[in-house]
Amino acid sequence: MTRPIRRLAVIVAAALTATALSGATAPGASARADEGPEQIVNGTFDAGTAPWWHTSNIEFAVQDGRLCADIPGGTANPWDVIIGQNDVPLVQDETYAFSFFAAADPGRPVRALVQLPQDPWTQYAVVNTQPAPSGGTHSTTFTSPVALPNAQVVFQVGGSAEPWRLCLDDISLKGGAEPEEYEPDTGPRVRVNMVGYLPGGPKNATVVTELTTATTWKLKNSGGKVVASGKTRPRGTDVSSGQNVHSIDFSWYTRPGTGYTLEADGETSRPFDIGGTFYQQLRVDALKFYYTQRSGIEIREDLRPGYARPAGHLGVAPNQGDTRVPCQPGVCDYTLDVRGGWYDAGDHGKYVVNGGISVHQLMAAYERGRRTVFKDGELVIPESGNGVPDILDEARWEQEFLLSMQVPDGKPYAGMAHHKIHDREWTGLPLLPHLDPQPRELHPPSTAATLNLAATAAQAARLFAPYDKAFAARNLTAARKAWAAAKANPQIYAPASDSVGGGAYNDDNVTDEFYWAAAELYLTTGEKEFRDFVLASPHHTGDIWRDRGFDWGNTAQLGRLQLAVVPSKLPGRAAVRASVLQGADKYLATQKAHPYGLPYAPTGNTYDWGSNNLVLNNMVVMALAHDISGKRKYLDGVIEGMDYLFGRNALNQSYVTGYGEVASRNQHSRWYAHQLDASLPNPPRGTLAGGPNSAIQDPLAQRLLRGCAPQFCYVDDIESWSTNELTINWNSPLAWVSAYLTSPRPPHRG
Ligand code: 9MR
Repeated sequence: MTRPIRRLAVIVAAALTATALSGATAPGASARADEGPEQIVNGTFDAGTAPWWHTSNIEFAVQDGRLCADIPGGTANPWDVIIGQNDVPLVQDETYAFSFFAAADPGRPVRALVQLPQDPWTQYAVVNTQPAPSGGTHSTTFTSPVALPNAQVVFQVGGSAEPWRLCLDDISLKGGAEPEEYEPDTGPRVRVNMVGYLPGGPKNATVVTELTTATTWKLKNSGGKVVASGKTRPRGTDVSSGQNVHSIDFSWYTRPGTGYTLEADGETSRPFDIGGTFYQQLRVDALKFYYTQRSGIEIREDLRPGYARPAGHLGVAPNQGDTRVPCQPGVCDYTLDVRGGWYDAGDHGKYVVNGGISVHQLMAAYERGRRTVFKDGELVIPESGNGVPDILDEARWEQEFLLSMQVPDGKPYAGMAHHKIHDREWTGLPLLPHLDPQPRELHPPSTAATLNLAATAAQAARLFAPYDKAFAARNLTAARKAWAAAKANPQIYAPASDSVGGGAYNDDNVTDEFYWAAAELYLTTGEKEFRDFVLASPHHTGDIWRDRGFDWGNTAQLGRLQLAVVPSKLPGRAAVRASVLQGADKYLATQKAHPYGLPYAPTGNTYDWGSNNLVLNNMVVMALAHDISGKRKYLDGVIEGMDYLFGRNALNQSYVTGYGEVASRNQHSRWYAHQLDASLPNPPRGTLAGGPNSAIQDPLAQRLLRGCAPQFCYVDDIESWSTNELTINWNSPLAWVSAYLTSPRPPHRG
């Protein structure tokens, strides 16, 4: 199996003359350094705040394109409050130009340093200044006396008796060596679905070429015989990749086989199959992913060879939870037993909002396919053989956790759900769950989490009723309580700033969560209160089909889709069903216009964090439009969408571990950390990578991918947490769509 090769070209900048090197402020030196390569990552804050850090006595945020922070009064020394960036490379005897913009209100001293990152903190450049409220640019040049891969650039801003506000921008250190240049190995220029095409489905490919007129393509079987040929369709420059491309449509060729290749413009694609069974396997693998994400239970070697590990977060040292978890200081006076559930992603956090959409999509897959598609025993989990389809057992593992996050009766905000529980501080990689030593904390309740609980508990009440009446009843009670608590506290938002030790999952518009929860409660109970709420919600009739798709923070679509497909007596249900076709038509049009067949073309041509998940969620809309209408074009849209995830893309790689000759395998995770520790495994087969993310928030991506066209904003490296993580809410649409593709005719409901 070939693996993508990373090519790092380190080009050392042309040596400066002896004269230029002789003095830090030599006029020639300054001019030359100014023209040198930029060593600071994200000094303009166009990509958020990463990789900048701050001391724990402040917060910072980007405001009007600048990095701003409130600096507390009453500290003694400049270094008591710091904003900095690490891992800045210095080349010995090279001359650098260091500059930045700063505004201080009121004016207070700022000490900007380029220094050794440890004792004795040797300073190579010092700028002492007192910026004005209106701000100004400060600069110096210096020649580095050392070669250092990890100098620090820091702004020491402590020592003021009074509080003040600082804003920084355009922080720049120019000179030295050219930064690493990363060029991914994208293999042959003919891009295909490396896993396979369904015999009766659409079959499309994309060719990267300089040709501007149609050229011949040939399809060869494994024996090298040409079995079909035709002409490519020139598509011009694709904005998502910056490439000139042609597309190939060989849908009419239907003979099953392995080892086909496509040739065009002198290039031969990677081999692929025409066959019909791999979605059965993907459905199972994408769902098996959840057992190995489980918290609070040992992962058994006999069930997952190569993935065994002790139970995480059961209070066994060095773990400190999750059996009696207190709140963050001042948030509550009780502890909760919140063991269990799934770890969210590559971290050890557990978040109600994201757990909500994930467990919902698993239950929705079951709700569509029922026992015709989903069997007991198929996922090889501890509950296999209990007479309940494994997908429901897996969903219950998470749902029990969500229920446990509800604020107990008699306490302030009773009935709401805590937004999340995670480590007090961020931990490093690798770190197996049972070895995490951090204290765990409950974060304040939020309306969004409460409504996620209401929605999933209402859905669980419906689906578990035939299997476990008591569990179904417990869910319905919790859902009603959560609904009432959310109505009483409709605007308690999780803040963006709460991102130390875990993700924020911030959301300051929960009208969509209200709509989704009301929809689930209505579908379960048929009650007037929920029906009236749904009918009055702006999300019931508004255009909710965002080009960016739906996700954990945009859940109106979940409510609309459920109301469209789960049988009910909802007045005007036909219009709700018709609206799903409108959404699907929009995504189909996007796909048709896209030379890589992607049903995702966000306005602004910027890909979101977890773009692969958004691609899949747009495909869910098309799939349900097919269920509703029976129109083949929607099914074809879903099938073609999978081509992108399986290799018909600018990077010529599959984003699902174990699927395709070249596939993501180093997703960011503290325990599937094979890339950092060879004794640990890679993620299991069927794990989706988040995928291209234009904002490249992590330092590795920022160093390698600066200026990337959207499809190139991805690297299969464990350190790239903003492009290459794995999560429970990204595998859930993968499981949903692959289950759909094994059973594109809805077995139940009309
Ligand atoms: O998936 C989340 C994405 O939509 C957000 O933009 C991003 C920043 O808030 O956070 C992502 O979620 C991460 C979470 O905060 C912590 N666990 C890992 C998640 C996936 O990267």
